[in-house]
Amino acid sequence: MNPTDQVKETAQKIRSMEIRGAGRIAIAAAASLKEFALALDVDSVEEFDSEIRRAAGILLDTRPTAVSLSNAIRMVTRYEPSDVEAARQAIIANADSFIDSSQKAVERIGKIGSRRVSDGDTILTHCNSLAALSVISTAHRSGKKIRVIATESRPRYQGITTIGMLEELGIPTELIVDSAVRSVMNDVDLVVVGADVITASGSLVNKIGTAQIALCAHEARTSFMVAAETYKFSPRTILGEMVTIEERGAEEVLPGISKYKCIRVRNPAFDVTPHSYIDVICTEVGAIPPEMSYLIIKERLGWELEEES
Ligand code: RI2
Repeated sequence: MNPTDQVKETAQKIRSMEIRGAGRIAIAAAASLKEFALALDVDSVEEFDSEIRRAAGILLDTRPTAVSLSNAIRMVTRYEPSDVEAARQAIIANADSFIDSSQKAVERIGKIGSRRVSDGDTILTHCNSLAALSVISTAHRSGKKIRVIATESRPRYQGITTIGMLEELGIPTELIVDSAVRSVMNDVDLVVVGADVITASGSLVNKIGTAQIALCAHEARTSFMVAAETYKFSPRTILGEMVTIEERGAEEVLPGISKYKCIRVRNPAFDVTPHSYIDVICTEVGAIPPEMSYLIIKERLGWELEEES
């Protein structure tokens, strides 16, 4: 396959959500850039560099909210362009290292987060997050008897993917419609969700509905944990940028919408949970209060580089 077609195919899978989940899209983008670099047949390093930037642009253009995508692309495309072969090898090494560290981060988050789970706990989770599921599955494997309540997560029903994974793990699970969260919250000991973006102030951008769940948990005095790799933190928010919330197509919410003349469907894919509703963020470098997000960005992500772009 032509190198650009391969990148476009991956981009299309990310856009259509055939590949989804903030971590999974970052890994797919890194793998796609590696394939692209391997296949690139150019004469000069300048040409190589501009082709890599073009491919990165195609991948970046797919889902506007998830910072995992831009952080992954930035990490993979960080190299000194001396000659074509050196640049190619640097991209391959960066991509391999990103993918490996991303997978290890999920395991480590599971270990750290599961220490906050007690035997007998009922855990509520939303959407489908591998980081959140790592906390749940690690607690289960360590012998703690836990029960999970999973939301459907309309309109894309990622909750069905979640219950499929929990079924495989043999964890007793109840599926609820999103609007049943308040009705069950008094039975919940801990809410565990993933993250698409964590801002410099420690606020969380995650699947639509997360903010309502956090509000409910706050009101019911139920602990609220976010499970997130450090590459889900957004350097640009330190520079004052707001996170763009992706609005997806109306058909996802209401198939056949075109027959309505006066009706418009709103379909924001994410919402913002204030840091004051978050008890802890479990990352691969530790369980931190949301107020420490600035330090994670500064120390782990080299945020000053963002000024240049
Ligand atoms: P992991 C998902 O986004 C959900 O919002 C989920 O909480 C988040 O990514 C993190 O998932 P979407 O792609 O990276 O379903 O933890 O819109 O797997």
